[in-house]
Amino acid sequence: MAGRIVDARVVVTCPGRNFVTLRLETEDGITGLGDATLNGRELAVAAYLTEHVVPTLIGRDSARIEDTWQYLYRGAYWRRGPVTMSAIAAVDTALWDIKGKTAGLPVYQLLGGRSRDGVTVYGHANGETVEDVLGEVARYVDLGYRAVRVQAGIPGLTTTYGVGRDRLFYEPADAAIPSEATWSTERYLAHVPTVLARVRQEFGPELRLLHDAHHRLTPIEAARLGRALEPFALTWLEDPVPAELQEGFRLIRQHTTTPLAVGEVFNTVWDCHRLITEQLIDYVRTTVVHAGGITHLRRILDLAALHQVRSGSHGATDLSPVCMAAALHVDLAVPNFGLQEYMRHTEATDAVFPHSYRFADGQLHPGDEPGLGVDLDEELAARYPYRPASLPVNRLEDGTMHDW
Ligand code: CS2
Ligand code: MG
Repeated sequence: MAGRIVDARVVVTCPGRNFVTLRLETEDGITGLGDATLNGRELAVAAYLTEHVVPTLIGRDSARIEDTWQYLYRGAYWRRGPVTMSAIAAVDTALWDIKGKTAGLPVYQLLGGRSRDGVTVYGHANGETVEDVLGEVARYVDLGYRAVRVQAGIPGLTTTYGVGRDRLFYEPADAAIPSEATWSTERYLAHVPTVLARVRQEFGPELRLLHDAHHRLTPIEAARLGRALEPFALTWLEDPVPAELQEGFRLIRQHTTTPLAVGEVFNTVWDCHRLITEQLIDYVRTTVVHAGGITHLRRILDLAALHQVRSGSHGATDLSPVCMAAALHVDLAVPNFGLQEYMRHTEATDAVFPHSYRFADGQLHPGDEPGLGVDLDEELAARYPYRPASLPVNRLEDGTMHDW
């Protein structure tokens, strides 16, 4: 029996980029970890946890995961939103870690056991030019990936989403005060189909290809892009439009069969219940860290399963290895798994968060250690102080604010 929570600590560290982690400890000395990282808003979640959540946890029965979730959600009054739900997610994830360790089982065994042999992942092939992209796709294929997201520079634009300075991992939060990027939908729509055409031509029909429009189109523009990409049989076109307007997806659906994936910025089932129940999307990208933890993500994926929608959880560099470990336990167990994003972390990050998940043959497996199979080296973490970093903003060529 794990017993009552006697200690709760929020650890902020920056091994190349900022991460926020909640560490819980029970009276029996069992510890649990939860990711609370929200890119560009890390200190908001750290403060929410420290000031408004941690004091309520001391003395609580660590076994009561559902009751704690309901206490933190219904008891917040000001419900939902990425800050609140990332804080709740961290507590929830840490409690599942503790429950697994107490039972001596990996968390996926507590979620019904494995439904598949491994978790198929996709990587990011980014390049300024089409030739750069082709080289990056080849590199991911050589690494064993079976699915690759393709992002390319746009002629006439100095920067664009998804094409960063690094390879293997991508960190867009590049300045304390948001840097400003310039965007042109017209240039983008004219170029992206030519990039995917070249990649499909070069790598054949087997390789699963994805593309992220990153919230930047209107529904009819997204419909136009989806139709233009149909010959290249994408696994998904991601975040075609800002998704507050869930009914806007009906228009996209009327014009294209390109599968749609949405949800990395969602934080409760209420953000996507219409998208799911009306089958307006094919993959839901909600995550353990930003959608209320394992407990709430399972609810979202159970609703999705009823409507033929599969999981496609976000897994960018700015979600910590604690979130990745938890995601893999959920991915392994749910019946409607689709694909897991896997942007690698730097060696410095992996040293701060030693973990048992391993990549092989295009898949990840969480390992079979009790709990989540991830740890936090607090001494090492302390050597990396928080560094202010914000996500960029986007303006059109005439200066109008747009979506980044
Ligand atoms: C992207 C992310 O991985 C993705 O699909 O949308 O890189 C996203 O831009 C970052 O996680 C934002 O912090
Ligand atoms: Mg995305």
